[in-house]
Amino acid sequence: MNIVLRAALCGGFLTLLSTLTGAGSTVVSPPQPFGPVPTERQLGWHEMEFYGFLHFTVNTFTDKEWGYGDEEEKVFNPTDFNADQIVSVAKHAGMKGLILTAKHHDGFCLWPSRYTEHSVKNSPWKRGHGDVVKEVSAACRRQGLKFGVYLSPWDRNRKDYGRPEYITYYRNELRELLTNYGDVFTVWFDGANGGDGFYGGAREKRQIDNRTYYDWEHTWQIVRQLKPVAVMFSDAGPDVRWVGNEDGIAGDPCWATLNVEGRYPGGSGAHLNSGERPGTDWLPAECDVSIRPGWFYHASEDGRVKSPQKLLDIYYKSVGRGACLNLNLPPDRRGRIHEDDIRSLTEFRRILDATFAHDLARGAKLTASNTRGGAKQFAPKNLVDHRRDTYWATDDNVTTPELVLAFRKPITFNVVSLREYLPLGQRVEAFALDQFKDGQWAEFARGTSIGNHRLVRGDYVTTDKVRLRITQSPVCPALAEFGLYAEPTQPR
Ligand code: FUL
Repeated sequence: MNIVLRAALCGGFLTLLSTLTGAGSTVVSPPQPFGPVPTERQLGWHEMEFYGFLHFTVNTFTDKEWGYGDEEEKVFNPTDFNADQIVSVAKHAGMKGLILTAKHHDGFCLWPSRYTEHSVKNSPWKRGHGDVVKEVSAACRRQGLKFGVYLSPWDRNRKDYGRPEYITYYRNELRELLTNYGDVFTVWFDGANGGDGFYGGAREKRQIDNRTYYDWEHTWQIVRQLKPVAVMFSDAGPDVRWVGNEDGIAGDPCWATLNVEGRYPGGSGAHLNSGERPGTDWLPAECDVSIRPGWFYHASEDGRVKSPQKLLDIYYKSVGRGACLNLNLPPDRRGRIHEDDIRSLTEFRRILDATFAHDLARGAKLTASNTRGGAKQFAPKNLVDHRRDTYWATDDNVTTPELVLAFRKPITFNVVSLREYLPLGQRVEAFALDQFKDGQWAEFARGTSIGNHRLVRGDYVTTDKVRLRITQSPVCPALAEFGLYAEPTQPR
């Protein structure tokens, strides 16, 4: 084959074009990555977008949110535990995984750990032969959901909490969880380190320095070694950061980058909600929130399950701002997800499915002000193929391009969906959306960060032409998706 290499000088940047004359096609080099980029494991996590938490332990039976650590094992006794029911509710809600509180702050282990007597093995449930971690992880595998664990660093039951011996105990537990229960997609490290507790009968207040006590670097190595694909969550990563609130709401903007130096699990601050730009590390946000006021099940909160509309609002302000949503579903005293929660989730899912069933942008004629090297590989049609591995990119010197979608007949939509091609980093800093109205362009929305996903939800717009303007970007944009959707107007 006769290959001709051509170097084109565009606004001071070099775009290398290699023309395959035999095949008649053109290969254009992709843009250089900008800033920090996600790891493979982070990319896999970004794709999940929506998963759930299961808060379940002695608190479910004592009606508490934080157990003191002196709860007797016998209080843990679900009457009709059914992991498949729990997982199936999550699956039908659209969740891609579930994270179980294998141990909460009270120290009670939902699996029969060989390192403590304070676990299901001394409860009446299944006469001490039960294993919630085993049942939930197996049900997740059966139903195609990923499984993750929450292992509270703070342990109000342990006599040795606060001393170096406890760190050994904590790591032993972690090893057990990561060895005996199959694949794990995430390990969730909580930042709460309260103070007072039972501590083996001491019943006192214990303070630790959360910058040094846990020696996180070494604990993280255990996870990397045993589950290399698992992402680790904490207030400071190393893979996923807390969003800074428990309302499920990401900042606007919500950058996927952060300056991690000097930050540690247990810290907080506004930087968590918005991310930082420029930032030294790719450390995207997870939004955690409970479907009820509390994290654990309380019968008194049966009437206070979040409504489908509230859940949708959370979805658009978490997933729709480039974060992942971790929605907590607390199993009740039976060991099942309560009917009230199911009702709300079902309607929430129905509306989301109806909204995203039909992408109106697919019927459009797409015209871009610039396409990188004029190549098909970077053409705007990549925006509507529903693939995250193809993208529209411009020449290096074109940082504020426009894209016009023209329709044969007017369309009506109220949701715009945008994605960047993440392997090249977070590039776009601002964009605007216009509709063609009364013979001219009129702006109907503008935004800042895009990242993994940006959902712009607003009033219904009816038009036969839509325009996307990238208004600020330090480098040429690389966008993987542009979608237009209409939420159903009539609630059922
Ligand atoms: C917090 C904990 O103190 C809550 O009980 C809950 O587990 C929540 C997800 O994280 O830090």
